Amino acid sequence: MKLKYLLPVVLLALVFSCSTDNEDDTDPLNEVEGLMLVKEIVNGDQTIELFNKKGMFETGYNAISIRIKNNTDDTYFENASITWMPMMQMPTMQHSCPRSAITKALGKNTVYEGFIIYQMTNTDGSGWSLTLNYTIDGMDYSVTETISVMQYENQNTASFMASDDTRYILALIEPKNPSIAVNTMKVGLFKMQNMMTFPVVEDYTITLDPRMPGMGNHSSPNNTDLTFNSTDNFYYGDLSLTMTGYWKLNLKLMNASNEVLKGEDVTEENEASSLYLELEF
Ligand SMILES: [Cu+2]
Repeated sequence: MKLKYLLPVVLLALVFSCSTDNEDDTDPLNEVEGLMLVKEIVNGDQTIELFNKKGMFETGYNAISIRIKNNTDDTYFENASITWMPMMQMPTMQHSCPRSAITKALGKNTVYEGFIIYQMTNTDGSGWSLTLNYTIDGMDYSVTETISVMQYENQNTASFMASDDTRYILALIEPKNPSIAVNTMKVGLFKMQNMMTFPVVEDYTITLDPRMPGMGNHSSPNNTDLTFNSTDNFYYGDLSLTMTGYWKLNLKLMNASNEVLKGEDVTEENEASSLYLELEF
């Protein structure tokens, strides 16, 4: 094809792709495409919508997307500021869990996002509530609602007392879709400062020794320990998975002075660390 014929085709394609992009930006329904509604919380003239990939809350790391609907005209607010407080009611006390701040989702007009790490739940999914405090156009609102948190099938989070008399919460975030390869492993590490406050723990090291207990407890080559990344406050390492099946990710938590706070080496005599996460694919 000669250039003079090709040029109009290219221009047409450009115009077409631009107009499609614009539609995506202005249609609020498309902003949660690929996500499933977990919960709708009606609070007078607003409805708060909570979304994630699976349509349910589970123990461990939950990435959550939020929209606030104006019930009077079915539009979505674009200028809200939102905070949250998850709370678990236990028989003798209540406590919260590690969670992020809530920020506007990148490139979205109506969607806000953050994460919550539920470190435990009751077997029937009961026990948790979620309080949302939000401000729209200078007006403050608050609503508290019961939520269900189901037990995830594997141990994707660990809540443990360490040798420094501190309780830590460790949560597996990635790999979400493990493959037979060297996978990027991402975890969150938090300290339980009190029942309500769970700051990020910085500059520790988490050693990694993945094993297949069902196959002679064999390991895999080319794993690396997890180190702190100060740009997003998570820990990253390389997780090598040489076959599909059940893997026990044996870990040791080391503080900034390289003292072991929790966990043991896997040896002939000791088949697993007391600190571990699980993965099956
Ligand atoms: Cu609890």
